[in-house]
Amino acid sequence: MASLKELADLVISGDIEKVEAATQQLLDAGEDAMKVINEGLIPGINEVGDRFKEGEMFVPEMMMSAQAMKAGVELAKEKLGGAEIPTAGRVIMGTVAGDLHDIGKNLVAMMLESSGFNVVDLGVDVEADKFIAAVKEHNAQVIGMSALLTTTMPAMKEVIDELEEGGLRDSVKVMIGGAPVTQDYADEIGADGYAADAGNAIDLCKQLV
Ligand code: B1M
Repeated sequence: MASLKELADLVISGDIEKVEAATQQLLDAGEDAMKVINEGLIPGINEVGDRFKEGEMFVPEMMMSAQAMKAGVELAKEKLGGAEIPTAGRVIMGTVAGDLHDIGKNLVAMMLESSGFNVVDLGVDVEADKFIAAVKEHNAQVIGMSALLTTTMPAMKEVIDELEEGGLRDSVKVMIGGAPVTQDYADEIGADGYAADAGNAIDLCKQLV
């Protein structure tokens, strides 16, 4: 059976089939699905990020690794889901305009769903007006925005500004996250909360609703 370290290495190599097989083996052997994500898949993609930064990997390889990671997460997600849980609140989730990174956002959405939240996932590259329309349509209590690029972080503030302009700011809480995002940035743009990872996002969302 593959180890968690071997699973991380397979994510780095970008081999989708082998990542699926190793993830399934670990799950079948009774390994906790969150442990498979946190100690196998995520360390792998983080190493990919470091190698990309050092110029040792390039976009096509990073793309393969991301697809392999997603395939593994999908399998772990099947293991996590299933239980009928009462709705804890409705959350609109999305990656902000200009940003195509969705692995972390999907993880947060998946964890929220498995904690009982009703999540409306708008996907990636979501413009401010789409967030606002979804809040109105679904009568949501929380907007969750993800950004992975320093250049797309300002799009979070645009959503908050549009909420204010539309008179909606008091009726919905805003939580933000993503690798370059910080608590200071959340304070600066007037978000209601920031979470560093999916686990903290659940706790934060429970506090906000
Ligand atoms: Co991109 N990329 N990428 N990329 N990519 C980063 C982010 C980068 C840091 C890599 C690097 O230089 N080391 C860098 C950003 C630099 C910066 O702005 N500071 C970068 C760059 C530069 C780019 C491009 C510009 C590259 C290019 O084309 N020249 C390009 C931009 C495209 C675009 O978006 N317009 C690009 C493209 C891509 C791919 C498409 C190839 C692929 C994304 C595939 C996909 O997502 N479907 C990709 C990937 C995979 C990465 C890295 C390697 C991994 C990101 C990831 O999935 N991490 C990344 C380097 C890195 O972060 N190590 C990198 C794993 C994920 C679980 O973590 O998303 O942080 P994360 O989510 C965490 C927390 O942040 C938090 O919880 C999650 C789970 O614990 N969280 C939230 C996230 N959202 C939250 C929301 C919340 C709360 C918590 O509340 C709502």
